[in-house]
Amino acid sequence: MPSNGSTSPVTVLGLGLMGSALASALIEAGHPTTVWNRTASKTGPLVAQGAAPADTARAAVTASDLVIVCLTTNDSVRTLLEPEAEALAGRTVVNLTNGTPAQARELASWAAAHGITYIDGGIMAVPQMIATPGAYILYSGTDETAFTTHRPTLAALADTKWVGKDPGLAALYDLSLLTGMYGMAMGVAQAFALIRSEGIPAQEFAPLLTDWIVAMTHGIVPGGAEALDTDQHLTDVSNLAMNREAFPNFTAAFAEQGLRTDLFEPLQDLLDRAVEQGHGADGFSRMSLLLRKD
Ligand code: FVH
Repeated sequence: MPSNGSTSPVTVLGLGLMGSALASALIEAGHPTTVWNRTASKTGPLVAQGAAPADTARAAVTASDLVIVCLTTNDSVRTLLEPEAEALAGRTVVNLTNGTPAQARELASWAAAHGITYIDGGIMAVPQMIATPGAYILYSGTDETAFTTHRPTLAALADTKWVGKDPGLAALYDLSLLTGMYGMAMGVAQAFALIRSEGIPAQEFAPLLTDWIVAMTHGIVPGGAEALDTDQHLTDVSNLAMNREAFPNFTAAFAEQGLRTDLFEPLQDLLDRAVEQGHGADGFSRMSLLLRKD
């Protein structure tokens, strides 16, 4: 039986930037922490902090009932764990590697077939945020009891958010949140490129941009969610027909200012399609429906 005490042993496989931050937080919280990394030299700072280094993945896996994995891709996770299936049987694997819902479900099926409890996770933090307020990790998996058992240990990493028994859900929430972030980051990149095209420093413009994005986020996110869930897309604020007519100004200005237009061009296509399909009076919430393949 795994111990659920605040100092239960834990193993961390993968000591890149994130894996090292995770292991460090566990050591800091007093957990006997066994670490393993493909490139052994990366264990150094953690061993200095108190971690036990394992020479092999097998030795690392057998040191703890809870095994946290954080590698580059789920392909590498599968490659690493497959030969250790027997040693992992009866233990809990928490996979914090970024991946898709389908990959998580596939790993969960593989684990179940070998008697391994599998919990998938999505880290909503950068390494520097681990074990600080504001960071959280999404978890999902068929065995909620295993999650509850290990929750006190996982809480040393970041706030824990259980999102359901479908193993793919943590990845779904993770990628959905990151989708919003990437859209915003790319918009910011284009905005900085535009303002700097006239020699205006990005730092001078940044406070305006921050306030604008925050205000628009408060307007677009909750309102859009309500419109989508109630299927009521008509708006008296900023409809798609108006946006479609205004949108060529963006690509035209980018071109005039010597910038590339290809990031925003697909958005014009989407607005054109929305209006051509009769949704000109609707707000941005309609776009989520137009992004579906069907
Ligand atoms: N860093 C971040 O800001 C983000 C925050 C949100 C979550 N992501 C995801 O976390 C996973 C790991 O990211 P990372 O930042 O730790 O990445 P690296 O520093 O590049 O370390 C990668 C580790 O993976 C090991 N590795 C790769 N392939 C294999 C393999 N075939 N077998 C065994 N280990 C492998 C690698 O080992 P080595 O190169 O040092 O020998 C590193 O330990 C990732 O999914 C992010 O999307 C991070």
